Amino acid sequence: MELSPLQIARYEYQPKLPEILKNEIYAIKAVEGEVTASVSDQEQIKHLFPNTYGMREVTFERGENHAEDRRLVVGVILSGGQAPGGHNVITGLYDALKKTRKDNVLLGFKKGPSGLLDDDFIEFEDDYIDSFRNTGGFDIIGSGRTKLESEEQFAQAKKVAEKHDLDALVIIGGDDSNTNAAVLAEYFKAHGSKVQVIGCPKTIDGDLKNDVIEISFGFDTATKTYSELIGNIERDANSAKKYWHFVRVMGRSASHIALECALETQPNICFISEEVEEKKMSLSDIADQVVKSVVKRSERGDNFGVVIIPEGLIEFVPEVKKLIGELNDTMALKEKEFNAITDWQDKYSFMEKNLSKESFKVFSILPVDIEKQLLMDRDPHGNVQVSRIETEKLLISIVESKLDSLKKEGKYNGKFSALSHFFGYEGRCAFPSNFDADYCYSLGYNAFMLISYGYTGYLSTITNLSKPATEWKAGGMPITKMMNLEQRHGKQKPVIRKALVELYGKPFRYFAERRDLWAVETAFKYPGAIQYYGPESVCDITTRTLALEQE
Ligand code: FBP
Repeated sequence: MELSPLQIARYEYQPKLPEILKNEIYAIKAVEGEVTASVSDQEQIKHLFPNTYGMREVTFERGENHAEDRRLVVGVILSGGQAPGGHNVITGLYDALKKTRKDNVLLGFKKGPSGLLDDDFIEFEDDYIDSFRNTGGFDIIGSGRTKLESEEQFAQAKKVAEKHDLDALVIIGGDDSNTNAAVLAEYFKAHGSKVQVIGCPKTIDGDLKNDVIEISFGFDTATKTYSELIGNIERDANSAKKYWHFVRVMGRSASHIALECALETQPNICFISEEVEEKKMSLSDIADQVVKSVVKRSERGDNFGVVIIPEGLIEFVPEVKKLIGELNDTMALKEKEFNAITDWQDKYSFMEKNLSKESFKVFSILPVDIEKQLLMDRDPHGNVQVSRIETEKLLISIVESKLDSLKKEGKYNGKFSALSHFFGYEGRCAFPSNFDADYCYSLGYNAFMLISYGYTGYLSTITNLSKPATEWKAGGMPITKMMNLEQRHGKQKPVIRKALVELYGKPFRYFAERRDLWAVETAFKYPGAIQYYGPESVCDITTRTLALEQE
């Protein structure tokens, strides 16, 4: 394979570790803190996780290491959507294992959790590991979205783990994948297996967080990549002065990515799904907000602009949310019947029969393309695949028709020419920023610490992240702390609660205080490309979201 000059240079980059993890491993001790409780539904979660509920938080400090000196065989899985930095979690884990004992072994199960069930694996060695250091992507072993939920799957996982004499399994994933990790940890413990399960918080969406998980990895690089592209579009718009650009960005239900990109680029409009839900905004209300800005800007002679749309927006419009809930339940409960229908008209009639009158009305007024996108396969966790719903196009068409009406009434006289974009996959495999390279390497290295101390059902945590890496702290948090019960596939299931944008939080407030000005004036900001070499003030800069949260 031919390598790019940047790839060659990045192999040499030495990720920064928190000061505590730079110590020899024999000089790091685990200190236990408070007993934890789940974020809600405590009694039910305790009942479902009798062996792994209520464990204590852990921090690593300088001191004598009392962990048993044993040879370790560890397995690792990359799970769910790609996020920049995943390779470094594995290199950090590998380096810690090999630094402690040369005969420690790291196995990588391929293509996500299914690799564990199929016993499809590789054993990592120096040369192979070195060729993935500080690079983007998950191609080191691949990823997948298989959900571990049936008794047979758990038994199979145990069988494969026992075959390899695994001491621990590290699952690198988002909320759904770490729910898998918690369930597996409980299963292994309940069945007398020695296998420990440790999770690492991954997802570009930034929705896997709480007081201890300050940010999931990948968010930093992905948002910097999208912000660069949006900034470039803004500059193009401001140069040509003839297009309105509607940019949908990934992020699933949460609007953290959209908000971060807005803070970085100061577009004319950015919607935050959580606010749309709170204010019970209809699709028409959302379009009105754009129309208002288009009209005002056109009065200034500015027939151009930029709108950022979080990909999950449509799910938060109350009437569409209800519709999606009913669609999910119908498609889960009548799965066979629905899957057997191939003709679009028959699918449409099936929905007419099964949805409530109210929801079917909402469904029926959507453009056919959006109706079809709403009926596409759910992901293995029962979620609508919002990345495939072209909300930006839907919004453009509603705005166009509203502007036409205003024109007829003589209330608007400008030009409206709209272009749509979707930025998602472009950012998920970028070369990790220095922040993600350092953070991920530390998460992997720290996962080893948790394993060596015998913990299971924990997430690897690195905190104090808005400070330089030397001041970062390392520890662990029981995964059950993040869990609650939610409706999935028509049933109540224990899952990690998604962290959505907090409307009283500093990042949103900062945006809300400035957006009226941005809607009318051209206040665009051009962040430019991620820098890997140069002054720390440019290369190691954290996200605006994290900086504001930790101000
Ligand atoms: P994870 O939650 O697994 O990290 O994935 C995030 C994400 O990139 C979302 O932003 C997006 O909606 C989804 O994955 C797309 O999924 P897929 O890769 O299956 O198309």
